[in-house]
Amino acid sequence: MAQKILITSALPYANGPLHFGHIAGAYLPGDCYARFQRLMGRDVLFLCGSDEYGVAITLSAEIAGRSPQEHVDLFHRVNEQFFQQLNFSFDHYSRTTWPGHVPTTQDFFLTLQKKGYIEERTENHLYSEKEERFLADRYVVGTCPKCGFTEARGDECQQCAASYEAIDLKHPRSKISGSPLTLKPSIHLYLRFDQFKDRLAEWIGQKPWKENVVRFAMHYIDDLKPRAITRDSSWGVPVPGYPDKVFYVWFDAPIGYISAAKEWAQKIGKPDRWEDYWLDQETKLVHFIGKDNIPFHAVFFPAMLMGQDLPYKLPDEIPANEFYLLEGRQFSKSDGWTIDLETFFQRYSADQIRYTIAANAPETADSEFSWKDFQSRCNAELLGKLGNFVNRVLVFTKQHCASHIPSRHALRPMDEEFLAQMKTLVETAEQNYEAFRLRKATQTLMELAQLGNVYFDAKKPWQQVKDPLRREELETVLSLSLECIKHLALIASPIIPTTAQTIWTMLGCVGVLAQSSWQKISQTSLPEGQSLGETVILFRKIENTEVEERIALLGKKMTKTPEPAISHTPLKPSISYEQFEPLDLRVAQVLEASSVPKSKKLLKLQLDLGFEKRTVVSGIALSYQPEQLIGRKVVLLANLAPATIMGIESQGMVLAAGQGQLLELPHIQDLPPGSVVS
Ligand code: B3M
Ligand code: ZN
Repeated sequence: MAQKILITSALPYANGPLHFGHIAGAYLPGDCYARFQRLMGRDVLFLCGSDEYGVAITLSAEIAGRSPQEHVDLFHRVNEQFFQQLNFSFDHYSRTTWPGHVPTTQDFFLTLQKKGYIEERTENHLYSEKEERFLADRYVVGTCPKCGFTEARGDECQQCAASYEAIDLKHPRSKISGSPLTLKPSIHLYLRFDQFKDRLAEWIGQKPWKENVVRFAMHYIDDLKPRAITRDSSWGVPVPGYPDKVFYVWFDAPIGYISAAKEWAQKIGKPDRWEDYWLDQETKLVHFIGKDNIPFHAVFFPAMLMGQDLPYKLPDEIPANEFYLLEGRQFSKSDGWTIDLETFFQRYSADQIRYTIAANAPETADSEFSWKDFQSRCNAELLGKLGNFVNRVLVFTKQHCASHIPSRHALRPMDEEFLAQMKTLVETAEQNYEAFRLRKATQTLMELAQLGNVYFDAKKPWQQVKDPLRREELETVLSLSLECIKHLALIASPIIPTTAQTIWTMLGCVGVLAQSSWQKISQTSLPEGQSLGETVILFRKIENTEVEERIALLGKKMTKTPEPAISHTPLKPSISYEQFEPLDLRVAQVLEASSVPKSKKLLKLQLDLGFEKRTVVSGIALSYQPEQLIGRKVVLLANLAPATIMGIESQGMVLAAGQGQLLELPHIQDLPPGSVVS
């Protein structure tokens, strides 16, 4: 039976749009690994989903003026789409507000409670007199007890990755109001992590994990204390028996990996299938995470699993990656230190960014995206080495071998050596993928492309073709070069799956490369006489001007923030036609448009109604520049009583569709000003 591998990527908070910085740590390495293991014929279940509870969410929702549910609905959708855009191959993308997550989390708790691992304690918690409430975790900022960072969050330090209780912070204050916090007693439930100390130490002691993971984990185990797993909030998984409390997000979030498997099993119509992965000791469990999540995956969640009755699988591998920066600084949307994804995906492909991140993944140290590096990876490597090699060999073969894969004849030492080197590189790529060395696997791909180029150049088939006596030699060179292209497609498949498939099809191979097998492809030669597919260009050149333009935009805040908004505003109560009929809606044409002094949102418009002119003040300045509007037709509520706005009399209201701050005017093309809209 095939080896089962359960792969998870950390569940991202549905709390804002993800960016490439996130992708480089827990996500792309996970996707490449899952794709590789599927090619190896393993029985892979690759899960991810949104982490939707916790005070980070309620805090941001509160700041954005949304309910927590609206907030997570929005970003769950946005982030799921982002993963689709990047061609991720999750078997399921779940979310912790999925109803099935509640009983799973509560069962975990009830078992821990039954076994004596939960205790009630009345302890001091941080209280804001000003806001009249207890504040926990990310509602609190203060000075990190470990490294002294003054802006540390209430649950973990973003500078040194320490994880602690909010009351351990020095000089705690409210994130919302900045008010100082005082201690006040409150009842909470604590999980006796201290009782797992010996079991954890013994278990981790046997793990050949990356040094940073073991070091971090051991550090926590040395000093394991009971930790509060409840919070005073209404947003979260309810705690059985404690009506006003919910579980701390780090209690329920990792259980989300299990409920995601349950949801997946229901989706495929085999509700018990999750057990085959989670409850079978033969399964290999791999958690891809960022380094800031090490304590939860290497210590706290394993302890929770050890405290269950069911024989849950403990993690076998925890590849934790470092951080990925943008041109030397952390990605920050609010500072404009970011990459506009809409423009990015209009210009570049998922494979280009996947390749760039993989080639420089933050495996052992922080690394960064830079536009120049992106350009050179795409131009010099993807296009210059891989794309060119594939193209020149295919075009040449088509021209001189009637679009068929030629026969292989007697091999010369150089051919033998080429074959041997290819074999070694394919094996190296396999070992690198298996050992979570994505950078090295990516490097191997380019080494193979380079090897192919060198071989092709050294053989000079363009000379051989002129001499009919060298026909067999020529055919052998092309046959081996096409083999090299096949190996390139194979090695490339986990990282740049679309490109790999295109190459596969160009070779005339039918079917889906990703559904084939590494062994089969690497060990079986391409069939002689197979006719080649249509040749297409794989990559276009990225010009200097493009990247210079993007670099110049860094640090500039966008005026038009395409803040993705809530999809459904609830419908208003119904009205009769008689109530609608008094509205006089007209087509009007913009004659002049100018900004209104001291206002960011307002524009002053001169409108032509055909039979008269009007001045109207409209709140569309964040979405339209005045000059874009001249000559444009709009819909005007023409019989709205005039109102004075910023000292200007506005004679009517221009209608626009809205999502958050983003507004869009309806499009009217042919009808003249004055036409009635009804
Ligand atoms: N949501 C933290 C993060 O996104 C957290 C991971 C949960 S994994 C169970 O960085
Ligand atoms: Zn710190």
